[in-house]
Amino acid sequence: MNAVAHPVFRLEDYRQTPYTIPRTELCFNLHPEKTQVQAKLAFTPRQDTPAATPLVLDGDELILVSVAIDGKPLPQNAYSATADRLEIFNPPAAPFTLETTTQINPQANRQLMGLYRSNGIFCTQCEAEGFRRITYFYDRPDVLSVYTVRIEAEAKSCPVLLANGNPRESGALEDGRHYAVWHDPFPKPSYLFALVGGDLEAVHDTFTTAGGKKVALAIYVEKSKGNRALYAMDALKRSMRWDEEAFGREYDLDVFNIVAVSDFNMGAMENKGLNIFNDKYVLADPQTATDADYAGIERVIAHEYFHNWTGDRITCRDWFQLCLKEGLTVYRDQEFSSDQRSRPVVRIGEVRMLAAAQFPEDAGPLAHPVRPRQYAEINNFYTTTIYEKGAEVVRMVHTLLGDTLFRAGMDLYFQRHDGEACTIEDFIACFAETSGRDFSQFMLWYEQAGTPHIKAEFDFDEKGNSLTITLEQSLKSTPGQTEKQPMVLPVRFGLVGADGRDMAFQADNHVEGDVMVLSGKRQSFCFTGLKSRPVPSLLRGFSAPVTIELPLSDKDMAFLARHDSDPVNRWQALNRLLLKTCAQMAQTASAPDEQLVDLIGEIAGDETLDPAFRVMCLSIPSEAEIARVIDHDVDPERIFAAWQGLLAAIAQKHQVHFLALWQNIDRKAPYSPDAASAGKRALANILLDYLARAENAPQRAADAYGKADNMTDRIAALRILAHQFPHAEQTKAALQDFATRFAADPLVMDKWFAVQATRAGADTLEQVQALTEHPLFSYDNPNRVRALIATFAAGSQTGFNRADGKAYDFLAETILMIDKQNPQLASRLLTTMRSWRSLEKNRKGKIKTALEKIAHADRLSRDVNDIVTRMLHE
Ligand code: B3K
Ligand code: ZN
Repeated sequence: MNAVAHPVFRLEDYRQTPYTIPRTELCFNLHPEKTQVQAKLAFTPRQDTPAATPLVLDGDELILVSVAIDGKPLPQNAYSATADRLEIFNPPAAPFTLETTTQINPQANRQLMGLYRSNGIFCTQCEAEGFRRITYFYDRPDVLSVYTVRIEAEAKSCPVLLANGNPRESGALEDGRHYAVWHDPFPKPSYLFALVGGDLEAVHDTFTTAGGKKVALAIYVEKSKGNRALYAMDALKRSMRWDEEAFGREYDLDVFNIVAVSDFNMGAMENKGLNIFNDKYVLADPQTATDADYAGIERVIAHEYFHNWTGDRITCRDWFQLCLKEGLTVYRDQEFSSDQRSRPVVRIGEVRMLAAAQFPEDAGPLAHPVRPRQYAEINNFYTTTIYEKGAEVVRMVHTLLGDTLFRAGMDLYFQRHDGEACTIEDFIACFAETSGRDFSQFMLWYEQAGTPHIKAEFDFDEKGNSLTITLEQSLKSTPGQTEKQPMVLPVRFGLVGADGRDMAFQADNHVEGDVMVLSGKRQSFCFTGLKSRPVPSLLRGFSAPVTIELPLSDKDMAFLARHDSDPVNRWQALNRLLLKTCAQMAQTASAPDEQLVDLIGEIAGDETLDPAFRVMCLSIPSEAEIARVIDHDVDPERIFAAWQGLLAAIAQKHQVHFLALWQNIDRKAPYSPDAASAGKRALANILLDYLARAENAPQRAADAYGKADNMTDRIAALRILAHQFPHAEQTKAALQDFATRFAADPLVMDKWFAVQATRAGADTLEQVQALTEHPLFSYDNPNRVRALIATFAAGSQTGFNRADGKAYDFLAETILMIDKQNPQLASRLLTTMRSWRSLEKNRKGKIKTALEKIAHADRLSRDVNDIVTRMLHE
């Protein structure tokens, strides 16, 4: 194992800082290689801070140019400064001002943390610990300060100068330079600091808040891309209105700015009043963005905007509380998307995402609680557990309390904690207080890692017309947690009668309306007054992030897939049957269940159903989902054969029917990204995929590619060609055409890389390796790396898991290379291997060798070292 020992941070070690920083004044003299940062920080000792307590500030790769206290330069023996730490040995006992000047090199900053340049634009990313790469500071979320920021830069290359808060003044300087001053009246932690300088184009708009305040909105993008930011602007205004209506939250500054940059480690960042975005989540027009891109933009714009209250006005006390802002804000963006689109379809998407990403995380070596108790590198905890499972926990609070009490709890949280750095306990206390409910056992959701499993038993008493549902919960051990306690599991349900309607019933007192609240290890719920034997539909709306085992026959399950009044459970019932048949096919090479194949055709043709819902039903579980159900000794080749076999069976059985459905979809209206139009396109495209399988010929997809007048249809046709007919002439021609049309647009070319990287087959590796040499590919840009390398590792199960292990070696080498400049990106790539232990013996051995190679490499970043150590831990 790598010899470098990294410190571990623990929740119980939390202590306040001895000093506070009520005011922060910064002056940036922007220069690509030599930016100087003057910081003037007002420090106040806390009441209980003993005199002469040393002041110890964080830094990272900083060069200290000067340091003074209360205007007097400090003698060398009064302090010590290294690149990552500044200590003032004996600071004044009364409030004092520390002035430092540091020098940094934005051009050389390829970690994309702190101040860096992206395509000539100066921008910042400070969460979680990037501010310390700008100046010495208490770089932790519980130190809130009011910032005033002056930026000076060359006027020609940086006409736009932005920072948090409201603009205060600006003007010309000598030597072709100019300046701008920004002031943010809301105290904030350093991770929310932001600055931008560059030659950008803006789209402007205004928003008048419910309280009548007029806010100037702007989205800044690279030159000539303004017309591609209009949808993002529309999504922003809808988000602002929605937060007023759904949560009573109004915007608070005079301006709200968004800047899109092309080099960004994640989706976007919620800096106060100045959100910085990966341009992937801003830029869209029908020719370059798919319906999924539009939905992603809407979601991320909303998410970052909603952080203004859940994250910025109320922030986290320490990074262990990350889910306080992330889980809650994901819950809020999910509710927004549900209100803007089809609620059940959005929910099914969330359930799929949890099953495909969060459940595997919970089941593997990287499992951690929604609130971890320790970390070696905080950037490794921006996970689907913190975000999506964190959102599920908030959703369960809503399920237990209902709309009114939930809203009352949120109102209390905003009122009581505005301007503070909080903990999960602060948040949950608000709901406990407004509802009078005891949340002590519920807190286990934040403490215990792993996905709870429920085993259900049904016992129907014909004579008494009563039903007893017994639920038993269990939770497997996870790294560092062997003992688990029973949790509070809200199980929303209905009892479906033979006519497909929910039956009326009387229930005992652990049933709250349509929710059984399971809190013991094993508990029975008794229902009386039933007219006949119902089919229980459990976990409606996916009311808890758990797996559930139901004593239902395939016939009952198919009944629910046809008749459940809850669309999420209709889909869920179908999905269970599909997973079961796929797993059986993979394990025994059996044929698919005929009745299930018929059922798929029935739902596909049910015009009373939302097209987007039918698409969810037609998209059979992914290979990764099937692998998760099989759980051990996973052979990706066999799973692929089963997956493909089921698709082929559906396609052949329904060829004529699907052709008629496909031809009947009315596609004459001009492109519009709304959910209803997107649903129709998605239905047409999935039917086209099945038709191509049935015909076993590329021509229909090639024609669709030629006729496509929007990116959704174009990329769908290209995917069919590249995945089903990789060697066909039509495929080569379409790939070539795409590359010619979009060569100047890196974001669009990412789709071209991804389509080729996600096809099945061992030789996909050679194709990916060849594509790394493509002039438009670059290891420096995170979007390119994700499009080609990460999608290959996650999306081509047979390619990545080829039996000779060569793809594992390729990924290991790539990770080590990227780690030298961008550790966050490298460690993200590494997590694609997290389910390695479930593979069959040969592959498991090979992937382990690749992981060990990473573990033994020299000079690993803390990020990669942390992940690889946890992945290999026995
Ligand atoms: N809060 C940021 C994520 C920062 C990630 C730092 N490694 C984006 C978001 O969740 O809104
Ligand atoms: Zn967030």
